[in-house]
Amino acid sequence: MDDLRQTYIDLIANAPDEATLEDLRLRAVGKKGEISLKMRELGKMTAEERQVAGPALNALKDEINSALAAKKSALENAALDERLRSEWLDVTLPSRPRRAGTIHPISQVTEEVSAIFADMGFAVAEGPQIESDWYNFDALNIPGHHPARAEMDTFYTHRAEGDERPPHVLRTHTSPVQIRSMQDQGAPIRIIAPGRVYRADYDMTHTPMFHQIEGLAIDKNISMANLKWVLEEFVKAFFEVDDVELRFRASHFPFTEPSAEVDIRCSWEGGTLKVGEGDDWLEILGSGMVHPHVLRSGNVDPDVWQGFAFGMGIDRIAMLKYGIPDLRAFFDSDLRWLRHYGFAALDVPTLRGGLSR
Ligand code: 2NL
Repeated sequence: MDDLRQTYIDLIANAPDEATLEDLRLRAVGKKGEISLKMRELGKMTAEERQVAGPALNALKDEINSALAAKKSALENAALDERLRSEWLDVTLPSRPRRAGTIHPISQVTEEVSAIFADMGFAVAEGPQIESDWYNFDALNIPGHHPARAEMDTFYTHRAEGDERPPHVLRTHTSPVQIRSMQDQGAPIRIIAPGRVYRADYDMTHTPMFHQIEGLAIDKNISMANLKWVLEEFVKAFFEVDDVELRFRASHFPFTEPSAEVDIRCSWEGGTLKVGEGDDWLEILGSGMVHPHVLRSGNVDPDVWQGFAFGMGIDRIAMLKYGIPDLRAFFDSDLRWLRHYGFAALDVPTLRGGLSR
């Protein structure tokens, strides 16, 4: 029995892996293992022999079982140590420059605009891109015969044969988000709604999907003066200049009254845009005081509340700020273009850290 003990204790101590250890377990204490066979021989012994050999075999079995368990956990620890040694990854290393992705200029500009308006107390609101015609048109005081509603400009979804309900639309502006926000939050409210919008239009200066950002501020005493200040602050921060001059031109939108289009003074000397100087004017957004019908659509009482709204094209102001000549390149997914016009992933725009660095 001493030989048996010594053989297995040595074999277990030298087992190189868990498979070998399992082999040894079967050979020693398995059903047909050596110790089990010896235990079967107990029946052939005299009672006195059995009284000595029985407990001794049991003790040997226990001893081998604990040696197996101890070696098993030592092998597991060693395997874990080896994995920890070989599978480490230094997450502080910079990414490989050739493979690093970039932030798309539209995402960058959306973040920049959001940071500027967040600083003035506007929250970012989002909503569905597929809308009912009520949220996209009726709620915004756009009548059934309005040209914006004409088949050619709007993408309509299909209804099943015989389903008489009006089809849904791909939203043609982000205004429905603001209607939903008024309904959900009530007044006062200060939000911006950036996102994708869709119009059936494709040429040099139009893509069927593009990006818009709209703003809405409703309170008891909001006026055009507040609108003018907010937009001035926005333009200065966005174009990163100390001074700008804005020009409000009377205009018309169904959802605002009065309405104004806003131009900024600029120069195009040498083919590059300079904001705040020169003799040219650049139209950058539309705005106005929210029409009472539209407030009512949002369940906001126009006898108590009033406010301003504005909307601008993100793609367009991105092209202006970053000198991107061709709108359609935004949506080509050309990696060389993205490397040229894209932004480093970790340069998150903030007012304090610099919008575009
Ligand atoms: C433009 C003009 C504009 C709005 C959008 C708006 C939204 C609500 C109520 C009232 Cl919920 N108005 N949005 C107002 C004026 C102009 O966009 O030229 N966009 C590119």
